[in-house]
Amino acid sequence: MRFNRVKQLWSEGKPAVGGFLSIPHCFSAEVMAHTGLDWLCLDMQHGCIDYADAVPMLTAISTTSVTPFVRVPWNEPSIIMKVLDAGAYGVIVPMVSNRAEAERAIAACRYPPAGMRSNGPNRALLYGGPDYQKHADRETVCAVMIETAEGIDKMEEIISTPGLDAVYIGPTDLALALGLPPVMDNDEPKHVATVNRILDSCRRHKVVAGIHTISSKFTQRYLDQGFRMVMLVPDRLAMSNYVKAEVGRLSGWTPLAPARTADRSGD
Ligand code: 3PY
Ligand code: MG
Repeated sequence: MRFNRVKQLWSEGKPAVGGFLSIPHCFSAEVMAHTGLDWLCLDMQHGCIDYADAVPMLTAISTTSVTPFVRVPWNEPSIIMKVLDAGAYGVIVPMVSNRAEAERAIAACRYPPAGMRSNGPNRALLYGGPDYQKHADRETVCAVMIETAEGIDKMEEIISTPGLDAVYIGPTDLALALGLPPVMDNDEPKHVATVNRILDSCRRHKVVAGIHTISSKFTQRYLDQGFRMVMLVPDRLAMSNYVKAEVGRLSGWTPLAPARTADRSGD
């Protein structure tokens, strides 16, 4: 079976930096796969990606050695199994709040007797190789997100769940759970302290700690702290940030004002 390069990096104690994809197209996925990132995650929770979009995107990524992940819309075994069958080498499961939910996510990623994954790795056989089922449990990453109030309270029982590979922090949901505004790259002391507590617990339980950012500044900070799964940039921001910055550099021309909808104040 094709090995999971991100798991290999982790086993050597190294970090893996990735990107998120929310644009439902194989070409944008392929473009992002040629940027030097270690992993790309198709975001089926908040991105515009459905299953019929995801399959050609996974095919596009597999023209490179980038490791393909999918964030599933919810902790639901059928979609977890289906994206693994399509060749995802890791899943990120959102809003996991307790041990039972973590166990449910892990079981969906593992074949019996370790879990309850059903057999039928149609595209995964092509991507992974004919011995896919034999090694899939070892190569497939199960990452759960801690980003709810209950998940924060129960981080120890989640992070210590047997079979868990990684915990991935969603900074904006985490902020909402802490009663803060949903800011991604977040310097609020309460947010920083909670992120640090999750990182510390991951270290103690030998689980990879991951987190989402939208800047190299925060990516570097988290890498320096010891996070080993850090998201640098989503496709839509890569596109809009670049074009806005280039637009801002021009003189002698007035950029079109962004379209606005009327707000309550009517201005
Ligand atoms: C969050 O910020 O809550 C996320 O899930 C990032 O995608
Ligand atoms: Mg979230």
